[in-house]
Amino acid sequence: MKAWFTTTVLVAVLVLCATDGISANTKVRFDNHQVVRMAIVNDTVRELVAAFNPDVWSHDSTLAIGTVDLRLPKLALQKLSALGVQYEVMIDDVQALIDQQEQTRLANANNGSEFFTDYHDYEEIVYHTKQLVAQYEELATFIPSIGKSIQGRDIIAVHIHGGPFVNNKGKADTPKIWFNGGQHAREWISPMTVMYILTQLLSGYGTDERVTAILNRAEIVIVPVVNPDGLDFTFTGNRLWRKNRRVNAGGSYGVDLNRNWDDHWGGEGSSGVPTSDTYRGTAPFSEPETKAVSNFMLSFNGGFVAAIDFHSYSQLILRPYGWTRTAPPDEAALKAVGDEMRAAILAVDNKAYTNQPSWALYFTTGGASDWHYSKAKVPLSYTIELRDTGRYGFLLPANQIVVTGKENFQAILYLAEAALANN
Ligand code: 0X9
Ligand code: ZN
Repeated sequence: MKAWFTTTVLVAVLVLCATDGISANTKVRFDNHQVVRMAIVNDTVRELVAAFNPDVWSHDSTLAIGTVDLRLPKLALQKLSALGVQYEVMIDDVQALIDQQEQTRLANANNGSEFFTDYHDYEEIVYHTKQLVAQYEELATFIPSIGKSIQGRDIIAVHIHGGPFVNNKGKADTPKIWFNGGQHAREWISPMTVMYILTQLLSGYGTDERVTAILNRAEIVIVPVVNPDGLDFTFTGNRLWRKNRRVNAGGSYGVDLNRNWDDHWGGEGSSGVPTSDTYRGTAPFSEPETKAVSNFMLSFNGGFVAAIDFHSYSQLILRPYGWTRTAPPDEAALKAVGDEMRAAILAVDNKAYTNQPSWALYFTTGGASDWHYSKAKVPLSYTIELRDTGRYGFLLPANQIVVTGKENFQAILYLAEAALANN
C-alpha cells in the first residue's frame, strides 16, 4: 500500500513537472554565471556573442551594435575574451547574489518585517493589497480580478475613486491616471514601486496637501502585477524569467507581454521566434494578461490623462513612440513633463534618470506605452525603467525598494499635477 502510494505520488509529481518545463523543488541555477557589460563593436563580435545565446539584460530583441549587459557562463566569457571581445564584469557571481537575496527575504518574512523591507511574491502582494485597501474603503475599491492569467491566476486592480467629497466619481470625463507594474517577471522592483505609490496615495489623502488635491480631482487606476504567472515563476522556478508562462507551439514557454499589445504588433523590435525573450505571441492580444488589462483600461470609457508602465532597469523615462522615430503629436508636453519628473526624482536621492524617446533606447513594437498613447488616447504616456544602472540590474537589493518608491512617488505627483492642469 505504502509503496503503491509513494509510486503514485511520484508519478503524479513527475507528470505535473513535465508540464511546467522544470521539475518541482528544482530551481534553475546560475552557478558560474556572470553579468557583464560588453561592447558589441561590429557584426563579427555580435555573431561570436550570439552563438553563446546570452541572456540580454539591457533589453533589445537583437544584439545591437553598442554596449549591452549580458548574462553568460564564465567559460563562455573566457572564450570570448580569448577572441578579443572586451567586457566589464557587473555581477561576479549571479547565483551567490540570488542565494543571498533569497536568504534575506526568508529572514524578513520570518521576523514579520514591514512590507517594503523586502520583495514579495504574487500571493503576498494580493493579500497585502486587499488588506491595505480595506483600510480606505471610502477612497478606493479592491478589484479581485480583472481577468485571469494563462495559468488561471487573478489579475488584481485598485480603483482609487477619490474622497467622499468627490462628486465626479465614475464619469467618463473624470480625469484618470493609470499605473501598472510587473509586465516583466524578473523586474521585481516594478510591482513594489507601484505598491509604494498606492500606499502613499491612500495614506496621503486628507494628510498630504498635494495628494488630497489630486484625489479630489482625479481617479487613479492601478494594476500592480500584470504578469502573475511570470512573477510567481521567478520565486519558484527561475529568478530571471521575463515573459508570461504560455506554452508555445514547439513546447517553449512564454510570450513577452510588452510585445503583445495591439499597436504596430509584429514589427521591428519584437521576435516571431517562440524561444526568444521578446517573442510577440501569435497575434495582438493573444495573451489573456494583455487582453484583460487593456479591456479593463477601455472599460472606463476614456478620460485617462496620464499613464506609466513601470519596468527595470536603467533609470529611464521613456515616451512614445517605441515603434518609430517620428515624434508624436504631444512630444513637447511629453518631453517637458519628463524633464520635471527627472528633476523630482533627482531631488530625492540624487539618482539621475534619463528622459528620452523610447525608440532611442531601441525599437519596440506591440508595447504597452505605445498602445496607451495611440489606442487608449492617453496623452502623457510613459514607460519608466527603475533602478539601477546595472550594478545589480534585476537583482536590485531590497534596501533600495523604499528609496526607489520615494523618488518615483515624487515623479507621479508632478505627473498628476501636470496632467490635471490641462483638464
Ligand atoms: O523592452 C522592453 O519591453 C522595455 N525594457 S525592459 O528592459 N524592461 O524589458 C522597454 C520598453 C519601452 N518601449 C516602449 N515604451 N514602447
Ligand atoms: Zn521590462
